Amino acid sequence: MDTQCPFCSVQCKMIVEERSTDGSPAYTVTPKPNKASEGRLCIKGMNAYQHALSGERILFPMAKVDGDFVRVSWEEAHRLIESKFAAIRRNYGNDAIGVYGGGSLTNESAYLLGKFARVALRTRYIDYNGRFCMSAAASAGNKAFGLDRGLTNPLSDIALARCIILAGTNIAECQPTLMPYFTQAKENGAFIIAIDPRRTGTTELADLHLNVKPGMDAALANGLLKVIVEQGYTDQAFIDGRTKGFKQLKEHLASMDLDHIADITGVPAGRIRQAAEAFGKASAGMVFTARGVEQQTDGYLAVRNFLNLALVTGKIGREGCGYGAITGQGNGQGGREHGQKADQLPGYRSIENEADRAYIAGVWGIDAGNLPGKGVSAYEMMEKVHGEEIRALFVMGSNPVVSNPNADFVEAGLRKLDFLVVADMFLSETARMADLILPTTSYLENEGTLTNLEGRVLLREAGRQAPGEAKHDWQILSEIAAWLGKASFFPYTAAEQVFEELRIASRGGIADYYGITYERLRREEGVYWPCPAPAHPGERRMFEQSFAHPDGKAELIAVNHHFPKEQVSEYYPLHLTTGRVLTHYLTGVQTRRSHTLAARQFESYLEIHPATAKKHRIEDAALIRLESRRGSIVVRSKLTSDIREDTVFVPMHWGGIQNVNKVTNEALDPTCKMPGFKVCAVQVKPLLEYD
Ligand SMILES: Nc1nc2c(c(=O)[nH]1)N[C@H]1C(S)=C(S)[C@@H](COP(=O)(O)OP(=O)(O)OC[C@H]3O[C@@H](n4cnc5c(=O)[nH]c(N)nc54)[C@H](O)[C@@H]3O)O[C@H]1N2
Ligand SMILES: Nc1nc2c(c(=O)[nH]1)N[C@H]1C(S)=C(S)[C@@H](COP(=O)(O)OP(=O)(O)OC[C@H]3O[C@@H](n4cnc5c(=O)[nH]c(N)nc54)[C@H](O)[C@@H]3O)O[C@H]1N2
Ligand code: SF4
Ligand SMILES: [Mo]
Repeated sequence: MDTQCPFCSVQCKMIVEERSTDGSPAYTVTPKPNKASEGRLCIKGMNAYQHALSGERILFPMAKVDGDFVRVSWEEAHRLIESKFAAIRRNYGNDAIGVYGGGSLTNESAYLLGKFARVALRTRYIDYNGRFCMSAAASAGNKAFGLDRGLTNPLSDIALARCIILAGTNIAECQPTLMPYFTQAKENGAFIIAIDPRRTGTTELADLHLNVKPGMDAALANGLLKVIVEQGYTDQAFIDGRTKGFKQLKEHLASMDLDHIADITGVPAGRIRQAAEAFGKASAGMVFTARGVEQQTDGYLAVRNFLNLALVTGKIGREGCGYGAITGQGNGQGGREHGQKADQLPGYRSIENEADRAYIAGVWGIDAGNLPGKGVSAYEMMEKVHGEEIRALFVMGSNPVVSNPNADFVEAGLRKLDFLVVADMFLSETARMADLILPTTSYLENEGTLTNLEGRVLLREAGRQAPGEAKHDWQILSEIAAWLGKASFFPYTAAEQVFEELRIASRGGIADYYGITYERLRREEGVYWPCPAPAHPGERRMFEQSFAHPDGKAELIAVNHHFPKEQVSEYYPLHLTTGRVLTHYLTGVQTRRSHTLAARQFESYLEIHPATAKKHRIEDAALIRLESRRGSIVVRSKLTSDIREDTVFVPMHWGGIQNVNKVTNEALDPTCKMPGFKVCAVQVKPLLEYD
């Protein structure tokens, strides 16, 4: 089977071979050379076949009857959906049904989910898990550059950079097959700066590690900018010719005090100066951000400030220069372009723009007046579920009860729903709560396109038959739409047909896929967007001549730092930050079902500094109760001096009593509605107090 990893945004290609030796099947996984991973695979990709082939796959539709799941036929499932949706729409209106998608879905399914919500259900309420992932970087890119594509430059530019800033990104564990690009840069003499409250495999690579206080990146970037501007490390010709807003930024920076910045960020002024000098003086340089900077209630502004750094130094749009928001999920990039977002239509069009609405209505063959308006963000949808404004929820490709902040509140809301439908491969924590589960196909079975972190569209071939009665997501959506009387709008019999429509729907939009075809993807091993015509090569490096705003200029902005919404107190004296480990993926539904991966890390843990642990009478490997104003969990302690003394860390890959989102804060960034997953105030206590 010629395939592609179902996990992170690198989208490494591989070959999975099934052999039957002595009657029982054996599997060999071989990395396949391709442009992004260059023939590498990490441990998750190597072992992904284990979950796909697991005996825990859901094979039939299942409906909940008296608290238990019973097998039903697809026809019974469709009848149930039809009657429940009809009753809810009759009693409460179209907007009482919500749709919740995910960044693991192929472009075809993500596109169709958006069309399903707007055309088949005619609801305004659709959003997806990428809200928790890419929204801060996406809104910052859109505002600063006029366009959001994860990396503005191809990965091959990394080796040419002379200085690299890695802010809140743990590439070593989260995109491991990208590490050689950075080690290569380092071998070529690049100076690497990592910004992270913890020491990680990624900060180990760095020449300078700034272990910032959680949530203080915007302030730290102000410090870097101040030194760069005052020392004259700026590129004045670039600023004058290609940006606007420098005057206000310069005045703003002049009013700041570096010692104060050092004080509030926890990074000594000398180290801020050293970093600014290294980046400012470098002839070429790159800035990368990921969720450490972005999953904050000021995530949008924090990213804008890192974009300021690239812009004032003229380090974008040329070789060895650029910005990268390291995309998370396999299709985190494509998944945010084609309409599963509350305010978005395919091709990165806006649902609030009349011309965009008219264009898409034309492609879909509906009246633009029947296209619903803008909905709300993912967590705000959960608030509407809790408030019983949304009465039915259709989830495809997410496990929201584990991945939303303030998870106890979210769970209580989901329990109030009249009807919860979940399309998944497994009985996830959310699927367990469903009234109806629809079995879907895995990466080995489902053909489709995914867009990797570089903005390169890749075709994932499918080599295996769907197990049991599982169906592809695009098929599930088309069949339900037909039951709802909309068959003529969903006539697809192959993923490629959906892609052919997506090409037209995206044509002329920001994320233009019109020039891309399956045939071309097979031949060229992927094509970058924008690609407006079949003869267009696709754009590898963006912004070489101009930015995507109508005047061609990038926008600088003066950023005031904000302190995290929740401050530590006597009762909650520590910052909690959350994130990932190498062997597990997101809420762990898939990786916990792979025996090789599960064995490496079979439970969650709390990373805590030995000095802090001592203060709280916590020993190593002891069970700890971690508590915030919202909820509490139980995890095992892991004493390590890799973390700041004022901060603890818990990974996000477990549900139930180890679900760290029972503890996290639901406060949202006002611009992009990203929750502040990366900082809240907590207390820690040994589970068994012996005093
Ligand atoms: N192994 C693995 N790989 C994955 C995933 C996975 O679940 N597991 N998920 C994929 C997805 S969807 C995503 S979004 C990406 C995420 O990729 P990353 O964003 O790289 O991963 P995280 O571990 O969430 O956060 C990165 C780092 O931010 C640091 N951090 C925490 N708070 C702050 C802060 O206030 N400031 C700064 N500067 N840093 C801070 C954390 O200590 C952590 O080391 O990974 C993708 N790849
Ligand atoms: N505390 C904390 N919380 C976080 C984060 C954090 O850093 N800290 N990170 C956030 C981020 S960046 C993200 S991306 C979210 C992700 O969180 P979720 O959206 O919950 O993502 P997954 O755990 O991947 O859940 C995906 C579900 O869909 C199923 N699935 C996989 N592929 C497919 C498919 O092709 N079709 C269908 N129908 N189902 C499929 C899987 O089996 C799984 O049950 O979590 C967010 N939550
Ligand atoms: S998890 Fe990411 S780096 Fe690892 S094999 Fe999969 S796509 Fe590649
Ligand atoms: Mo993500």
